[in-house]
Amino acid sequence: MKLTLSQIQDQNKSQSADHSRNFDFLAESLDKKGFDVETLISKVQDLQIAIPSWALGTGGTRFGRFSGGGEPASLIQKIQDVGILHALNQSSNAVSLHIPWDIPSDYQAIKDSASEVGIGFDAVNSNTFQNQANQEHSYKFGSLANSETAVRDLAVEHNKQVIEIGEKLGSKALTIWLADGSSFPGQHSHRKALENTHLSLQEIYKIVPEDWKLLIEYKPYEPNFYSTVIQDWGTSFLLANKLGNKAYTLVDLGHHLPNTNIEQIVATLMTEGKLGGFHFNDSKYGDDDLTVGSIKPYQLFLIFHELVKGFSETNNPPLSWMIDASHNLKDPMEDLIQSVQAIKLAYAQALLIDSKSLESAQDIHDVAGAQEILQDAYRTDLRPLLAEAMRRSCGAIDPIKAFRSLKVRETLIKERGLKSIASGL
Ligand code: RM4
Ligand code: MN
Ligand code: MN
Repeated sequence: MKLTLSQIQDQNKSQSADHSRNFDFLAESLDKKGFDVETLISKVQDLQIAIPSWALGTGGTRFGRFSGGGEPASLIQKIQDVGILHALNQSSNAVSLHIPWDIPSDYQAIKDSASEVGIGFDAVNSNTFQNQANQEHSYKFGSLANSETAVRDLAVEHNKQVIEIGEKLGSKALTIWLADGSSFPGQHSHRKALENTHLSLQEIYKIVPEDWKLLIEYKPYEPNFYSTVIQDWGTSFLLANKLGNKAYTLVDLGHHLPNTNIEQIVATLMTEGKLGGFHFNDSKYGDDDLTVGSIKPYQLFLIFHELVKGFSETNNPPLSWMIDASHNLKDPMEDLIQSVQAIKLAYAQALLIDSKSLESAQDIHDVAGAQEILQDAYRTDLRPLLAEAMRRSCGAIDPIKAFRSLKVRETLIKERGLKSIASGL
């Protein structure tokens, strides 16, 4: 299935009168406050968030998986789904592949189907948290951190293959999430595990192309429950610093213990020029992989405040933006649309912060004044601005509504059947 511009414009027609009224009202009040509405719109239009290839099917928990039907059964179908999302919101122009879940068999066909729907290839992700069929050595007790050289070599080799796949597709980054750790005290040596990880990463780093980034995720626990080798931003940052200037830390919002101040982590990493990318999702307890903005939208706004400031005040390079969520209950495509909307809304709200007044309030320790400035931006309803940005980019005024009335899922079920299953977790 492919959505055409005229289908989307037809959808927009029925909403255009209401939308114009809402947008004009907002634009006038923003204008009165001194904002350049056109600049805001074009910034919001420019933000593109990559879709992970594993998020297009129904997710699950270790207790079960309730498939919704019409899932993409091949990489080409996954790319078609990203194409549909992009047609609707004009904000998801790339797909991030997970290897080995999505190893391309015919590179030209994959590239052709991507370019047909205006999609590029974002970071490639390696996977040494599962054994592959007929694998010579097991990752049960770790991969890059394993005490056995043969296992480490295998994991390094896998990462090298992932880079080669990415090069063929035009990706510019390798993301490593290392599940290695221990589930019981005494199981392994923390120091040796870290040293082995560093050595393995050095081997991978050697073949990372000069114009690529190596993005290192961190996560406090799961699947190991006592210790994780790269457990926090500090460990990721340490490794990235040791490796060199192609290596960066990647912040996955779900990879923090509850109440961690993620915006402060973002600020610190940007100060050091070492923030490389984002995996967006939301969480209440752990790596819950819920829809972005569904639990803590204010935190998301504060993170974007740091990002906006960081981009104008530091030399941090441009980021790799990606959603990393899992959809157990909702239609994955609707969930992804909601996530992208939430990200763009938080970004737009952060652009509204009067940074000069905020700085003055900070200088004179006007704590209440500073809060007023932040919350004035946060509490402005910018949804009409977001809708206008999408409309002008030839997307839908309301992508979820359009998804539903264009009967996207129903059509996909007709095309692919109720039982088609996507690869992934
Ligand atoms: C991990 C991590 C990785 C993702 C896997 C599926 O928790 O977030 O980024 O590739 O899940
Ligand atoms: Mn992640
Ligand atoms: Mn995760």
